[in-house]
Amino acid sequence: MSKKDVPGIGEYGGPAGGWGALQAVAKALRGDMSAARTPIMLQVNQPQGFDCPGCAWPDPREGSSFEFCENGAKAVSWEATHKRVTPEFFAKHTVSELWEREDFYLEWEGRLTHPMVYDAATDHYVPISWDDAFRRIGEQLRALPDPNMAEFYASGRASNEAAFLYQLFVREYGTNNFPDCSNMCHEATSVGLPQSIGVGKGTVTLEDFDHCDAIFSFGHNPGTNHPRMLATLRAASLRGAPIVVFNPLKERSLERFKSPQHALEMTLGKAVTIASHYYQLKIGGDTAAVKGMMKALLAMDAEQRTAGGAGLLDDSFIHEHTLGFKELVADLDATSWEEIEGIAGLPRADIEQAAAIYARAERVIICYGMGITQHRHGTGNVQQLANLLLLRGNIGREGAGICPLRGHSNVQGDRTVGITEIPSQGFLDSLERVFGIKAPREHGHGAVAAIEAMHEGRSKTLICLGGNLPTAMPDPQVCYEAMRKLDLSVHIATKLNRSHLMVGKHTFLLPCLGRTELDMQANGVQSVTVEDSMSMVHASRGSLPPASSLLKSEPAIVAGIAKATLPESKIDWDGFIADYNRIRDAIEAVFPDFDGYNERVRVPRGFRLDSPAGRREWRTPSGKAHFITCAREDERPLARPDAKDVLVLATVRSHDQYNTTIYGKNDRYRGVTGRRDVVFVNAADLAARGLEHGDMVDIEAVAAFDNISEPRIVRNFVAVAFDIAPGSIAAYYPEANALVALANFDRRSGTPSYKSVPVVLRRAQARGKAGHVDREEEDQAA
Ligand SMILES: Nc1nc2c(c(=O)[nH]1)N[C@H]1C(S)=C(S)[C@@H](COP(=O)(O)OP(=O)(O)OC[C@H]3O[C@@H](n4cnc5c(=O)[nH]c(N)nc54)[C@H](O)[C@@H]3O)O[C@H]1N2
Ligand SMILES: Nc1nc2c(c(=O)[nH]1)N[C@H]1C(S)=C(S)[C@@H](COP(=O)(O)OP(=O)(O)OC[C@H]3O[C@@H](n4cnc5c(=O)[nH]c(N)nc54)[C@H](O)[C@@H]3O)O[C@H]1N2
Ligand SMILES: [Mo]
Repeated sequence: MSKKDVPGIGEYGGPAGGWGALQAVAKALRGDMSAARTPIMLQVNQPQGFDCPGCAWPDPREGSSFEFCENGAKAVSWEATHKRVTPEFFAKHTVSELWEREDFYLEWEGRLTHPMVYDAATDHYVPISWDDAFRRIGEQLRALPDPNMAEFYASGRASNEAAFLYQLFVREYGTNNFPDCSNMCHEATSVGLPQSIGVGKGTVTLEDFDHCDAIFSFGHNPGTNHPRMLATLRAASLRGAPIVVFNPLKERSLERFKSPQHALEMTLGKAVTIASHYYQLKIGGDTAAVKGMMKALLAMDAEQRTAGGAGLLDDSFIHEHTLGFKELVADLDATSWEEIEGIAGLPRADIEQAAAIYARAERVIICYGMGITQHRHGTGNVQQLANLLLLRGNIGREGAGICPLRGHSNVQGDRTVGITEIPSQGFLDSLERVFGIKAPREHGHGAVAAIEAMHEGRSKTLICLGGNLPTAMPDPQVCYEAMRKLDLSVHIATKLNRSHLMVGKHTFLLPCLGRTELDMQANGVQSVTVEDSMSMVHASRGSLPPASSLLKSEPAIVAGIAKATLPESKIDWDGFIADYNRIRDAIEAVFPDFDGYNERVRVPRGFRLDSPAGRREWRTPSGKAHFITCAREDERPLARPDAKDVLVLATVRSHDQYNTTIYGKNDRYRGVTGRRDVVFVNAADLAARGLEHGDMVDIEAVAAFDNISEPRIVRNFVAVAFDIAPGSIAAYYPEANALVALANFDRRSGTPSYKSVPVVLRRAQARGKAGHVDREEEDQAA
């Protein structure tokens, strides 16, 4: 098909990585970091350096001195920028004026330098001293009639030390209201895997990838979101291990990769094939596809046994280690191939082929990301992946296991040290024993419940340890209103973002140190620690001079608020801040897994937290791993799958963003330059609607859920014909968040269904400010 010429839309012919990635690194460093700071990149993910604030992919034991990637370079340079958002900046711009800017231009202004408070009379943020800020925040928190009327958000960049102090303060204050970015991310993993295998984390190590015979990848886009993973996939591919991908979109980095760290590949121009098999299933079709694989596996197993073979299932593992096998088989028998093919959008032959690859491989790793978790059946999806692995004993041995790709660089660690709205009683007992406090016992609010409570006026206060909660959540209308109803909101942040502009009665902006910066306290320079996707805990120490002499570390800000709120506190806050070793000792006292924390974290690359499932110890109530079937109505992405003309929309990340932080408007691997107002659609779906590539369209969410009445429309997007499964479309997060309903989430985990939004496409009603292309971006890319 010859495509008509659309500004900013082209095709990307090359592999992932390659010279394009090196150019982008150079651009990131040149554009935003002063030249003097560039050597900071040599400290990224190094034993004596700092942890990259990008993704949570682990560092190899024998790392090179370039243990960062294109997107890590963007994350570091974004934080290490020389630009500053000062009191003068705020004096120049009212909050209403800043509100009109795009997200990109808010963060682009640079690092926050002073504590600020909002002044409603003038609509400006004005400077305030730290002492006054803490005092006023403390007064407000103390004045609440019930601690459960306050919400304490955390985004996953906070270190273990900051997160531990935060939860300690909040529990001493008296609530378990911990909405957290995990609630929008891997909550389906945190809920699903404990029921299946007794632990809510992955079971593999980076070394397991050297020993596996096949890798199955479901719903993640590593070239953009975990670029260092491509080196691991490349090595597996070169060893001849099949890499089997299930993804509705053809993602370039999963097709082929040219490693910037391998001179020959770069100069000879040869890329390495990543996916040996690429199955473009329908959005939300994973449960069906995996059930199909299991069904095919059972059939092959039976055939083999009839022929006198030993079969393909691991009988002794199933017998000794699991429960629920019979129920699983019954569920698979009751599921027809027509049903599976219909929901997955894949022919039976493809699913059988994938099952055969799975059966042939002695050791298998399954990796997955947001394409699995962010659905109304996210927990069910995760559990089907666990079922598939358990059938052949692929958990708890070398070269095999489950690998959820975590998001934020310390999102897993924050959970480990107590950021959760549903704490276990044992953990609360420990907190009480170690600190002599009285910990609240009732469950608190996750992210959806917190927004609802704020919107209904049941919660009056929101403290944010980083992040951009109302912009990251579904349903901006409701979230923005909820923010504006607050009596008190406090943002601990490095950069200005949209949530800071949704002011309540009293709003404070508290600037903190970032990962790259030197953290000097009474007893000297401090390190913090973080946990990656594979449960490795290691130290991180910044070295750049802070962006402003007024910045405080996150632990110090938490301690400042705590002291002002709880004058009778039983905790030695100043002692903790003087020396973070004491925080780590306290973590160790509460969590036995951190035994020897301060010594073990000094070893280069740190230590691995225990993974009971990785040793085949199942911490479920029965002491066994469980095959868990999925309720029939939970197999599909939509509650009303048969509505006419409905397409299923997934909201995804571009190559130039970090969640709500937009670094630029290009999405190189998908051929987009200088714009983000695009929707990727299968050519046949366009034709069926009388639309063409490049047409302006409106996207309207349909009422496939009972409690949705208001129309949700985003207007004037450009339709891009793309290699995506029929019936599935994709647009960028957060631009498309207005289409996602707060009521559309996984009932079991609360994860919003960001990846399965029922919508219809129409030719745009109004031409208007449509189709803005940022020419500068386009020029730079050319
Ligand atoms: N540079 C950069 N790095 C990041 C981030 C970032 O924004 N920028 N974000 C961080 C965070 S918090 C997270 S959680 C991770 C996110 O990393 P990913 O999990 O890779 O996140 P997404 O971009 O949302 O992409 C999900 C992928 O799922 C596919 N998909 C969509 N729907 C389905 C489906 O129904 N089934 C299947 N099988 N696939 C589907 C999409 O096509 C896309 O390729 O990355 C982290 N790292
Ligand atoms: N439609 C749609 N929505 C989604 C998703 C999706 O796929 N689709 N993904 C969801 C996912 S997986 C996640 S994790 C959430 C992310 O939600 P959040 O974690 O809340 O959002 P971020 O965009 O990562 O937060 C960016 C802000 O963090 C602050 N910041 C950066 N570094 C630091 C630091 O070191 N310390 C402090 N204190 N602040 C810092 C800066 O002010 C920056 O503006 O979004 C979710 N929302
Ligand atoms: Mo995430």
